[in-house]
Amino acid sequence: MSKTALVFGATGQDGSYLCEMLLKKGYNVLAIARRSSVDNTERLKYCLNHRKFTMVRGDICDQSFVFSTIAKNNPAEIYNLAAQSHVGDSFTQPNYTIDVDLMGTLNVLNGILNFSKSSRFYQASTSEMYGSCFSYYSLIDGTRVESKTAISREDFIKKKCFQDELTAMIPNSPYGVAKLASHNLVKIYRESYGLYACSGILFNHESPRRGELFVTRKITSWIGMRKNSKTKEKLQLGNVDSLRDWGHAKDYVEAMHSMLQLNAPDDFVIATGCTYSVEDFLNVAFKHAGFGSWKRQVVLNPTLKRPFEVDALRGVSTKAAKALKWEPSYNFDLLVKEMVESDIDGHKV
Ligand code: NDP
Ligand code: GDR
Repeated sequence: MSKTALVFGATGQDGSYLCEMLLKKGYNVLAIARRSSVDNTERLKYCLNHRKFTMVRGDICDQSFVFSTIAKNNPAEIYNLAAQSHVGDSFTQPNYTIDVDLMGTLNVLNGILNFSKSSRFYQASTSEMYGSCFSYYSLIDGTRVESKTAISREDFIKKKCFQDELTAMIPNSPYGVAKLASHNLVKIYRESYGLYACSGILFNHESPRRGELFVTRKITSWIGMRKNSKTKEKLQLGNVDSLRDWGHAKDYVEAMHSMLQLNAPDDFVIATGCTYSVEDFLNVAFKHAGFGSWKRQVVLNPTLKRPFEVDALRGVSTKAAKALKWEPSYNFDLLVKEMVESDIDGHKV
């Protein structure tokens, strides 16, 4: 008999790719989508008519809904991708972010504990949990050095600083705080109650399905509009100096599934190991679009800067490469190219 997978956050970028992948693997997929006054199932268009796909309307903050859904379906696997996932918005909506990103997770963990202890659980943790913390290997004696303090961008690049499963985590945003608390709860429920519960510490991952308020898609959707003469406005951005480790969402959902197929649950960093600035993204995206320098088309607007920033991220996935045999299939250039082409083409994916 086919396994059932329950997916919270199915209408999001990752949720849609995950549901497609699980259907291809033969799962019955039960997708949770929030009630909405307008259609929010656009990204699920390849799943909606599949005979093994069922969509249920519900909110992760509604404990009675979460409990009854888990109890009724006794899913083999449960993926928690539901979140207020915009870091910048978590500064203006901290209570709401904590409700969804922390209390929502707690609802699912308690649902599993009370009604479906054999369900395997995946939690969407994030590189935002590190804040300004990083690690590097000393050039003098090769020992591992941990740092919780700021470092210049140049030093981060030069010293090949990185984050992995052992790096300290001190978040710089309400979003990061909620995610770190959830991350710790997953570990506590695993150790205390023997649940098969894993966290994937995923670094930024993008795709043509990325929400338009995240910086990569904000850039490529503007390029698409400009190319198709749908806007004369300049593109407004905040901090273009920050460094991110950007992968493709399709690769990252494979890792989520693999984490639930091991003999024992564990947490894994999923990242490409390469770091680029927002400015690098602009350069490559403008090149693929055949535009000139971005500097004439972009307005740097200080009001779009965050009160507290995560300056630099570079993830090391050695543990995942070994245990999950996971490695990314997209590099930075290919990712940017796919996003630019999709938006120029009218976003048909
Ligand atoms: P999205 O913002 O695209 O998707 C979030 C999903 O959560 C949407 O389906 C959204 O529904 C749903 N959701 C929000 N609030 C609730 C709620 N109260 N009840 C039920 N569902 C809710 O995020 P991504 O797909 O990019 O990310 C997936 C997860 O991974 C998130 O938890 C995110 O924080 C985390 N993450 C993402 C990374 C990335 O780079 N993409 C990196 C690391 C972690 P709706 O469509 O109605 O808004
Ligand atoms: P991030 O992604 O905060 O890393 O969180 P985002 O794309 O929002 O920002 C990346 C960097 O770009 C800078 N930036 C801007 N960002 C946005 N959104 N809009 C702008 O106009 C803009 N201008 C510059 C930001 O300051 C930042 O430095 C993403 C989300 O998917 C999280 O849910 C996830 O946990 C992390 O990635 C890993």
